[in-house]
Amino acid sequence: MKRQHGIITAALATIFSLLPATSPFAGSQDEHAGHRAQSTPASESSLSEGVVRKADKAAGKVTIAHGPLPNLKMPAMTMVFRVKDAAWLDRMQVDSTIRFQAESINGVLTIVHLESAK
Ligand SMILES: [Cu+2]
Repeated sequence: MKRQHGIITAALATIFSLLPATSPFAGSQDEHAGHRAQSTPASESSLSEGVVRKADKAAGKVTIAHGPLPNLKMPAMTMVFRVKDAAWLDRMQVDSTIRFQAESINGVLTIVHLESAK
């Protein structure tokens, strides 16, 4: 059992060392406390809502009726986005509501973060 405990402890240490600074566990590392205020993790408020109108898997594109996109200074409209990961298109059923973040990558508006609305 001692040996097993040692392995688990080592595994936990590895996991904790891999945790991002935004993790609540990072608070126990006092030497990093001063940096926390500077990190701005993508919070839920940075996501925009939209309704999937059409998903084109072959083209890796999706048509979304989206709400305002503050980071792109874009009002609500219906438009086509590229998706960073084509596998996301499987999660984009027509008429479903999604929460996403879009960025302009080389001038192409691309969905870089996706979650289901519920
Ligand atoms: Cu738009």
